[in-house]
Amino acid sequence: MTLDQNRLRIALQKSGRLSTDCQQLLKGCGVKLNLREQRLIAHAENMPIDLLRVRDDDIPGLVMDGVVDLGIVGENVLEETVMERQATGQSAEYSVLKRLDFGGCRLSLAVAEEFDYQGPKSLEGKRIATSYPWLLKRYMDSQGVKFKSVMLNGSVEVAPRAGLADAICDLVSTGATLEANGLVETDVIYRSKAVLIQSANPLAASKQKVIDKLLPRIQGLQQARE
Ligand code: PRT
Ligand code: ZN
Repeated sequence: MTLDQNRLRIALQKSGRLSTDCQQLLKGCGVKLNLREQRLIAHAENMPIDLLRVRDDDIPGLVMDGVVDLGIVGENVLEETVMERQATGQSAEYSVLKRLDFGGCRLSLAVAEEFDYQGPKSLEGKRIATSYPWLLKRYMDSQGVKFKSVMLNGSVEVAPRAGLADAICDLVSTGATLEANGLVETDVIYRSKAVLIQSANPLAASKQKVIDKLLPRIQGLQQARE
């Protein structure tokens, strides 16, 4: 199976916190999908749409490199990718078509309960474990605090107990994970939702037509849920 140039390409998270909501969104828009098989590419049966099912971290780059036309991803991953790509001289252009009503979370600093936290200055020179080094650096720069980042792509919440870091900067939704690990949320540094983004590349008229059909449907779905 390959991607057809004439069909609108949308990158979605294959499996994770955004995948069910993304599938429901497309279903709600009347897009008929056959996702039973564990394939990278899924073709819509009733519209000229192909889905590329990937890790969420790959979605912003696929859109910015023009490999796909649209993507759905958390703003946290999007913003982190923008900063990383800008710092390494890669194109980081895209446009937001719609902020979606799922995937809500916040990126926060947290410290162990016994840490005497008096504001970001308490983290001067400390080690902070995170999967979001650029968002973290932007916040700490804005606070004038120097720190050392410890890059972890998983198990960030156990880093303080394991002696790997003095604090963490991680995504929070209910706060249960922090609590279970004896951590206290101190600063919210970024608030995120899932967004539908589009490549900056010019789009064929036929693909634009499909987008013009999808957007009002998404709008309608979100209004109905409000
Ligand atoms: O495999 P892939 O790379 O695609 O997935 P992933 O494991 O990197 O991401 P995934 O599926 O965990 O999350 C995808 C996106 O969902 C994130 O980028 C956010 O935009 C959004 N999201 C919303 C969250 C959460 N809520 C969330 N709570 N992503 C992660 N978490 C994690 C958090 O990292 C922590 O471990 O959930 C835990 C905290 O949850 P609470 O409820 O205990 O506070
Ligand atoms: Zn990921």
